[in-house]
Amino acid sequence: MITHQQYPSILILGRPNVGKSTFVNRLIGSRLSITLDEPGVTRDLLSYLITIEDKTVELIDSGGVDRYRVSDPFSSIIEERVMKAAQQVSQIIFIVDATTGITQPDTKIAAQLRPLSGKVTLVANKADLTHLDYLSDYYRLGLGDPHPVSAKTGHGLQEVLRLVTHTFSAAPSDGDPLSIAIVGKPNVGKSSILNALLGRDYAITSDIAGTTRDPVHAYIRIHNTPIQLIDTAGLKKAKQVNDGIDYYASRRSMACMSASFATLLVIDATLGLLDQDKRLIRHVIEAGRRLILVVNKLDLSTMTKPELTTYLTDTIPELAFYPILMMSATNRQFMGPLTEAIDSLVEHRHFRVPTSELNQLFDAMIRRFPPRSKSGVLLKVYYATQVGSDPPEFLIFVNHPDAVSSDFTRFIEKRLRLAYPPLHGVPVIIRFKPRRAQRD
Ligand SMILES: Nc1nc2c(ncn2[C@@H]2O[C@H](COP(=O)(O)OP(=O)(O)OP(=O)(O)O)[C@@H](O)[C@H]2O)c(=O)[nH]1
Ligand SMILES: [Mg+2]
Repeated sequence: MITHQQYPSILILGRPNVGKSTFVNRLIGSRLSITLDEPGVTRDLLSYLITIEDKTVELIDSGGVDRYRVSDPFSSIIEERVMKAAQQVSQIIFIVDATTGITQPDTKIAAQLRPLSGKVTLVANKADLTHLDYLSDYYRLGLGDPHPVSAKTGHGLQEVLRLVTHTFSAAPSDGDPLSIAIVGKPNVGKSSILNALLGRDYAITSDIAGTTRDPVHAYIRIHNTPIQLIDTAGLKKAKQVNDGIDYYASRRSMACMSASFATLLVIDATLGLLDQDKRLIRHVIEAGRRLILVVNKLDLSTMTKPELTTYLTDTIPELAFYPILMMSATNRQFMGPLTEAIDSLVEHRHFRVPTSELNQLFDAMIRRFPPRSKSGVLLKVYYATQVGSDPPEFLIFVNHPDAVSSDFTRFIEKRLRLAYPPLHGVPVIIRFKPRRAQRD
């Protein structure tokens, strides 16, 4: 059902200040610059899908992960992840600074890369600022020809890309992947869930709240549909946001959620639903995003699954319309139902009710449960049609839209959901429009 999506990949490596971010920025364009508008406090590898001459390529940026290495408690894990990625990617672009000559960190990185030299392209950046004869020094790194580029002006970049990607086969593009954002409070296990879904340690996890700072992207396929999973930084309560890192991290998490196809909202089974979770759930539903509620750390909960379900739907009744999955990410326990729930949302994403069928349903429904009149006006329902599918939107023509009560709207939503299980997990919009009776 869920398989790994392997795009050909390029890892961008280099010591601090060689211009990796400028290089990456130039390749990805301004489309994703929201992830780059904050100084480097990144811990995870950042990945982007880009198209180079009809080839879809995953560009993995290690820029930023090294700047805080000395003081960051995760420095050794970060270094380990970067080197692990180096083993796994298709190609590596190792960037040095053409203006400085070889430095100690360059030598250290080069030594680690030498066993992988077959897939390393050495790039000397800032070539616009120096004489190129200086470049011969870089042969000493033992990684072949240094290719002069200027990430700032773009000079030399195309040649390098052509060189790096010439062995990649041009896969027929199957469109932009659908994104699924994993959001929730800090420390609830979002990154652990991403890793459990991928079946490998990819995002950095720890019991320190605020471990993830930038959205972490990973790619899978569900029934041939490419999916981008995005693990986001934990959302802190407004009054706990006390610095720029938190502020930008939350802003990026919310942006990922708003742009996503579906949201996995994660809560901690031992903490239950806090006010912030309630606000987030309403936000996702109101934004018309598909929602799966993931109750993680089930292994630590003293409540049973049915008790938890009752508690959740008593607290937020609308949750009855959305999948609630209880699991234990670190034990990779109960993962099956989660993948099935994602699978179902993906499979039914274009779901539409044929108009004739919808009207048969409405006729039967109105005959059995005629709408109650409100303030003396008798409500008549004439005709219903589905006008949108993302999210599904139903337009219902009635004699007096003002006479529609919220109870009646809820009743219709419930009936639609009963009749059509593909609507489970999907917000449904119901609107009423006036229409005069023709034969009344
Ligand atoms: N017992 C138990 N521990 C878990 C489970 N899932 C995650 N944890 C632990 O909870 C801690 C936080 O996990 P993360 O995956 O880093 O949490 P996160 O939501 O990504 O946190 P931030 O990135 O800080 O927002 C780690 O110590 C995990 O090992 C679980 O199902 N059971
Ligand atoms: Mg995390």
